[in-house]
Amino acid sequence: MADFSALNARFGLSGQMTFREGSGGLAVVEVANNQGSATIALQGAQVMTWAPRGQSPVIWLSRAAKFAPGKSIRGGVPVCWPWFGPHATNASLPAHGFARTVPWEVIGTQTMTDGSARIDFRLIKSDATRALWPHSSQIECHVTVGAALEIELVTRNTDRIAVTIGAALHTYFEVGDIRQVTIQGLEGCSYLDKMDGGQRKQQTGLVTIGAETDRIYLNSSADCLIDDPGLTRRIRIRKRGSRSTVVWNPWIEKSVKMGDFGENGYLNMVCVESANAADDVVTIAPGGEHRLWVRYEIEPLI
Ligand code: TA6
Repeated sequence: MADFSALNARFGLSGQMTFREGSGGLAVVEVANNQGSATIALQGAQVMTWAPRGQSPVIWLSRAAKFAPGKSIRGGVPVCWPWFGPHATNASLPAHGFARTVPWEVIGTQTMTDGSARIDFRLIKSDATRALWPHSSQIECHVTVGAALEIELVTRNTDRIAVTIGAALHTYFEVGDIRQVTIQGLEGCSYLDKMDGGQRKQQTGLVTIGAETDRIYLNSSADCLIDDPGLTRRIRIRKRGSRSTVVWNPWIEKSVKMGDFGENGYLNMVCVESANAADDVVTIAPGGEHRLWVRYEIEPLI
């Protein structure tokens, strides 16, 4: 159990950043300032909610999400690391790596000059994580909450040999009705269609979703724009250090099978994940580092 009084004494920012016990006994930090608000679980350094001031939530969290130590939380921004999807050689290992289900520690907090608030986390290594990842790497997650949401994953290779990492910020965005949503920014990109045996295809025009959709777009570095007539807004996704973009919606059957999407939850979410997966995994030289950065903002729907 976290020592909340010690956390608040050392890292709390009065009036805008408070640590407390959340659902399932998970330690969370509440961020609220005059620009926006967010809730972040220390497990997985996982942003669970974010809303700019005066806006409805931009990050989707399932009403049926389960909260328990070691269990992935359905929604928010799960950190997939040090691999994306199933492990390349050992199917018994957890999908999307282990970063999202292990404890992270807070290593710093600060109020930024623009009034947003930043909190830095570092994954706590253990015998369990070393058993899954016997490399000497370190990962930090820096989250800045304001009228925009910024997240940066910093992987440092402190080993004497190169290391190859797959990663993603597996972000669930809230939308009014997925059937009306279009996604710009992936036109012309090739993608692996996981609904069609991983076939390599090419995107023509805007991405729309009318069935279970699970695609890894490769060599995709442009901003993505989620146009959402249901909530009459556009979500702009900027990224650096990510060459893959994953688009996922489980649709009806899969979301029911998963059991933590809630009644028709699939209608109000779309995952647009800034990642390095498949052909785009990243090799980091000894002593080197890799940064995967995103910035999310709301814009008017033009
Ligand atoms: O990013 C899409 C995906 O890889 C889907 O295939 C689906 O498995 C989704 O991630 C959710 O995975 P999770 O392990 O969080 O249930």
